[in-house]
Amino acid sequence: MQILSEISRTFGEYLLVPNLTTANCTPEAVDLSAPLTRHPVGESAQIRIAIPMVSAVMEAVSSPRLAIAIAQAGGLSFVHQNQPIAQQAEMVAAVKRNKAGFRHSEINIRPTATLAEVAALLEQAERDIAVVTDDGSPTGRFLGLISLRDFHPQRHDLNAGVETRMRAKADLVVAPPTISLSEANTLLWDQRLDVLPVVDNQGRLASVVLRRDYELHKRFRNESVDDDKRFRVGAGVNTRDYRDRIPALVEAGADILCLDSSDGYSVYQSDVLDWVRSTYGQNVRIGAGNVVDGRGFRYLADAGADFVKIGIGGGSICITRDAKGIGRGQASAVLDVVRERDRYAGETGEYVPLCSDGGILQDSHMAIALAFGADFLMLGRYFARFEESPSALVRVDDQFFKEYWGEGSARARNAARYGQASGLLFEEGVDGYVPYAGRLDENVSVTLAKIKATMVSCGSITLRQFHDSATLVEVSHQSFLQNSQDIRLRERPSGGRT
Ligand code: RVP
Repeated sequence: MQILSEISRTFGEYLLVPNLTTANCTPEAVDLSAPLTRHPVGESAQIRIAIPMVSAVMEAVSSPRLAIAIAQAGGLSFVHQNQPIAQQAEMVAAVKRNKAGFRHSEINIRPTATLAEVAALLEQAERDIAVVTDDGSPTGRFLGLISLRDFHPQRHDLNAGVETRMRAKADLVVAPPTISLSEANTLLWDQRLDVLPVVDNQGRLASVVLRRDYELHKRFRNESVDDDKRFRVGAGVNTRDYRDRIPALVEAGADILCLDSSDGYSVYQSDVLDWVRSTYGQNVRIGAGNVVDGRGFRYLADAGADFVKIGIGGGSICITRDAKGIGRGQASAVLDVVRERDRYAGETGEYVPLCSDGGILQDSHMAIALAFGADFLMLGRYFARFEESPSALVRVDDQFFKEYWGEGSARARNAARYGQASGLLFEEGVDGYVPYAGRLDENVSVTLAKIKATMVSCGSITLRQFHDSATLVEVSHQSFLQNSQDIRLRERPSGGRT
């Protein structure tokens, strides 16, 4: 038995101390891009993301819709593996059907459906426009568009057919599949369109170009896309059915895989990595984890992992530390693994990116995790709060929440992730709610602005500089108390004057 001399610490126990900010150190100059895959030191990784954020391998978080929204913002999603192989592969394929700028149409309806049906469809999908095709499919014969502005419950009979109120193809601007994205965007703006349907020469819908996507592109600039401009997406895998699951995910177009386990320091992960390398060489990229110390990192790096994920017990919905007594404060875990990653790079010339997974309770924790040396962050609670996450929106009194549950909860029953052989005998996660926060792009923009502002204060314009030069300080218990007192002072009693 040994007891580590270092106390187990979380991100909230540290603050960054500013360094000199020079004239070229501005938020516009900050580059938040990060490598996802191992690569020789000094070279570029095969897969990079423009923002250091990926979504958790969780049913409540990573759906195709969220995956597209994150890829548009420059990050990446990992579709969860606690579902039948065909279903997970279809989710991956659903993301890959979308090219940056050209979307596979998601909201489609038949012309014979009623106005009540299209109203319900739009409400459920939280959209305001649907595409009308002869069979209601995304590749059916294109007939027109119908939006909430085309009918009103008090003026129109909701039992009437969609065809009575849709704007028909003959009155719309449509484009051929040969159109380039810049030509399509010019049409959107010249013709004041919200949607440009792309239709092939048999009259079938190929894709849609949305004005909103153009605006997002201008805001984030660096979507995560593959060489064919299809959005990138990752997928979780486990150590049990990988021989069947991985080929299906590769076939569906997954850009990168991630072994999904609460404790990845195991021979089972090494076996999967061996199998992937002997089957696919370097053509399939796969991360492994989770680990909380340098030994776990080195084991998985030696076994060929493309990135290593850090974190046990720190997730907002996680009760592993209570249930099993294992884990480590996320800050201490990252610190230990980063030291080993840097040693490993010095010895082997190979840089293995690190993902800090879970336990980010505030945006400031992201900056601190990156300063500690994590290359990118995996976030569950953060993304679960957004409109695009797959879980239900619920209203309690005047407040809206999204459901959010752990993969180790009785609801998810993800036994493969928790290495429990005969089903989930005990829970390692909880089932709860998180406050609804609105659209992903709006929230991510604000978070990125905060991280950039922090980096500017610390005199850094790249994540590498930030890690190399960051100065951190531990906060005392007294500081915590003072901080919460400050918050009380800032709150104005209701009805008070400014
Ligand atoms: P958070 O972002 O703090 O919500 O944490 C998300 C992470 O928590 C996931 O990426 C995963 O590592 C972990 N997790 C997921 N389910 C559970 C559980 O049920 N214990 N933990």
